[in-house]
Order: sequence, then C-alpha cells, then structure tokens
Amino acid sequence: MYNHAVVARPRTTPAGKSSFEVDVVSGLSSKAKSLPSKYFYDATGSALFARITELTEYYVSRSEIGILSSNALAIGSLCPSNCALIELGAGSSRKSRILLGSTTSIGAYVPVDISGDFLQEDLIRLRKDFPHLAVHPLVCDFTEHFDLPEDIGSSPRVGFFPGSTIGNFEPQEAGRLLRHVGKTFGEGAVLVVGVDLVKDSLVLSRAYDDGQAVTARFNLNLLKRINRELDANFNLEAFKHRAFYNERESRVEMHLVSRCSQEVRVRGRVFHFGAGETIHTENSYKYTVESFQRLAAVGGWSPLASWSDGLFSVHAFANRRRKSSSGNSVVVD
Ligand code: AVJ
Repeated sequence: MYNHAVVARPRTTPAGKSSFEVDVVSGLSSKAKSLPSKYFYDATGSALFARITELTEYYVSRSEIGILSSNALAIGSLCPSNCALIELGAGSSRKSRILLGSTTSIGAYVPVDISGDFLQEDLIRLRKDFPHLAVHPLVCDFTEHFDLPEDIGSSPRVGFFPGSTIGNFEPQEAGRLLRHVGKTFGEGAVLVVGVDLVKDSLVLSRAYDDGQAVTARFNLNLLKRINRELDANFNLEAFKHRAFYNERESRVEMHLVSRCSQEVRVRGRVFHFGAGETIHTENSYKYTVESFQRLAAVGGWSPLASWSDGLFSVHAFANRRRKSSSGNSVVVD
C-alpha cells in the first residue's frame, strides 16, 4: 500500500512572513550573529550534503551505515511484531532499508521530513522492494507538535533518528525533543538513534573542513539561499568557511567569517559586518555513549543497547512513559 504525503500547513507568521525570513532577520540582528542550520537543506544544500557523505574525511555516514549493517539483526529483534518504523528527518530511505531488510516485524514506514522532497522514485522503489510495507510519508517539523498518520492505528512505534541530527540541537533542546518524541509515540515505543562520538579534535575538524572544500560550499550555500529567497545581496566571495572543534562545549562549530567590513541588505534591512566578524551557522554536538544515555534519560528513555565502531554510536532506547490513570502521560522511574 502506498499513500501520498500528509502535508502540514505552510509555516508563515501572522504578518505573512515565512519562518525563514523571521529566523534569518532575528539571527543577523543579534550581537553574536547566527543562522539556524536547518536551513542548509534546499535542493543545492541537500545535493552538497550528499557529496559530503562521500568524502574521505567525513566518516559519519559511512560509520553509521556500517554499524547499522553489522547489527541489523540485533536491532531488528528489538522491533515489536507489526510495528511502525517512524524515521525522523528522512532525506532518503537508505538507512531505514537496512532495518527493513533485517526483520519482517515492520508493517508500516513513516518517513517524516520538513521539506517534503521525499524522492518519489525512492518511495516507488521502496514499495517494489517491500511490497507488504505500508508507506505513509509525513511532511512536518517534528520539533513541533505533530500527529502520526491515522493509518498506522495502534501499532507499536519504533522511532528511527539517524545521522546524528540530534547533535544539531543544544543539549537541553535535544533532551526536550527526545521527551516530546516519547510523548508523541507513547507507551511501549522504541527509539533507535545515531549519535556521533567525542574524538580527536583534528579528525573532527577535518570532517567539517574537507580538502575539496565541499563543506565550505555547503556552508556558503546558505547565503546563496538567503540571496535568492529573501532578496538579499551577500557577496559569497566576501565570506569564508571556518570549522573547528570546541572541546569545552563538545561540539564542532561552523561559521562564515566576513573577510572585510561590509554591509548586506536582506529584505530591505541593512546588516553591518566588521572584518573578521562571524555568522555562527551550525553546532554539531558530540557525545560519549554514557553522556548520550544520560541525555536520553532526561527525555524519559531507558537504554536497551548501544553499538559503536569507536567513531560513531547507534543507541536503542525504550520509552519509560506510561499512560497515567488520568490519561495524562507520566514518566515512570
Ligand atoms: C547532517 C547534522 C549530521 O552535523 O555532521 C555535515 C551536517 N554539517 N557537515 C553533521 C553537516 C557539516 C551533519 N548532520
């Protein structure tokens, strides 16, 4: 069975401004300029990210796929019979396919993505390869309230949150997100999440500042997108990519550094940049297996198992949340 994507309302503010415009203007107006990393992924950004995953220096995707493949049977055995696999931030089904191939327990697949650019071909091929799988794509921002498709009924939920996307959130926000996901999935849910590990700072900085400058183009593409969608005039030559590991905060930071003193216009507003001033465009937090388990515990998730290749980790958690007699969700310790 195959369904068309369920699409949430377009996200505009009461004044008719897009969230993108509001976020960009607010990020560039603050004293320490920043832009949210979730806006990297327009068509060009997604294509550049796909190239990043092929880079020698960027071990993240290769490591995760290796761990998922080597432990697919163990992960599959944690999936309850006739469960729904709900993938958060599903760009392609590549990683879910590893789990779909390892167990017959998954009856439905719900790829959730904000862009809605699920590759149609990918979904068609998925139906061919897994003819008994019900596919229900969901277009929404999973960091906000969302309803799971009614079609999956009361089947047990298995969340899948790969790619270390969780690392793009501040730890406190990440804890809140995990709690919110637990609340949405409810009692008996399982969560499989990919998390990048703390490691040598040179390995980390190279992964985000590659020799072919693909990551630099990925970072600068955000300015191109602002130029195109928000009628701005960033000169891409006047900014340079910088990435480094901030050991104290356990995160890789990406910035765009202004090469000179300059002014940039965005939707009629003028922003001043001093020479050397930066726009902070991304944090990619790194955890140890233990520090991530502690974070997940804050969100109401108990560890079932963790797998690692020394570079990256994949965790399985069980939801501690139970329905209380009043019908409200409570976390049972
Ligand atoms: C897609 C969030 C996993 O943080 O490693 C890759 C994004 N940024 N290179 C990451 C990214 C620069 C990536 N995630």
